Amino acid sequence: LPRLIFHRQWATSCLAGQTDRRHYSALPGLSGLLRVSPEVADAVATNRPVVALESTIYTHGALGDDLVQKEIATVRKHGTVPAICGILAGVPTVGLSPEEVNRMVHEGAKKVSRRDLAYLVGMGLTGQKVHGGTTISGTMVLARLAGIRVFGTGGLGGVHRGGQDSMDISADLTELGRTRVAVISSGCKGFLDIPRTLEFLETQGVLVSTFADGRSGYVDFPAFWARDSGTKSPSVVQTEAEAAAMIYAQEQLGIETGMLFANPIPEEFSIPRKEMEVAITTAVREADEQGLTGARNTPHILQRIRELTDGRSVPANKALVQSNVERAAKVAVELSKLLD
Ligand code: PSU
Ligand code: MN
Repeated sequence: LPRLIFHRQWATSCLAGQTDRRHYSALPGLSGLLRVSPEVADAVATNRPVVALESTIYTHGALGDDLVQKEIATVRKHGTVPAICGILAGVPTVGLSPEEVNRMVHEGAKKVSRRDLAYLVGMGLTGQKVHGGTTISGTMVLARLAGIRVFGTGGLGGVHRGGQDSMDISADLTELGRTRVAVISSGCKGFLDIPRTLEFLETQGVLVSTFADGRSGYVDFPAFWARDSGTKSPSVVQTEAEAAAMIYAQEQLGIETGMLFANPIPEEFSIPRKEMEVAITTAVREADEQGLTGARNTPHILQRIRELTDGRSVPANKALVQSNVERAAKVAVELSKLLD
């Protein structure tokens, strides 16, 4: 909390023109490094709703140039400010414009999780200006620094199948364990080991709650393209106001841990789990055989699944992102009411 108040002070002083670098945060230790757009800084300073968005989805998702505009329009429709996070030419930025995102996509960008942030930003300081599309973990770090509490995206990374041997566990999970940002996603990507992913999140102390929208009793934790995963969600939430109250409570309790709200893909776009499973099994086996490990694994598997489903996974992927961003916007609006 003290940090947040401090953050609001700098944001306010930025706005009052007390610094000549309006585009840059004046937070000690970050001075001149973290670039926050004036619109985002203003909204954070005045407790208006803001939704963080990741950039890996654009730089590595191949979901089309129009996705960024659509996400922004959805966020704005709810009176909420979009804050796309990423590294533009070595500069860590919160509040990238669509033009800046397109520049990153067309000039090429690295996939950036927590571990890669200082590498790219340090390179930037030495004049080597590389772009970075931030994953969920990388985006959470930047969003937290800028004082943003809600983040809408596609699907979380997790424990990969066979992860108990390969140790391939997404940095998204440890990030949720340590960084207080609420993530709204369609559960985790369906090619992962979902039971182990949920075990890992429990160990990390991360609330996992699935939007049930009136359903009661047994609710599955969703698996990206599919609404079901065969694994029960640890808890359910019925409304955006409930989710906002939990985010508020976490902050008031001073628990510096992230939260995961799972939003099942809209029914009409979902692809049944059994249908996806064939493509998933093949894609995961091929990646194994080709020795595709580390950060290259997830983008490759997503691309192969797209080919193996004759592109059917793409509209599903786009629809779920839109649905999550919309949900995140509504949560941010509810949270903003509590913060006033
Ligand atoms: N969407 C894509 N490709 C990706 C991702 C999303 O089309 O690579 C990302 C998300 O940004 C998520 C990350 O945070 O994959 C997890 O990657 P990994 O499994 O390497 O931790
Ligand atoms: Mn990995």
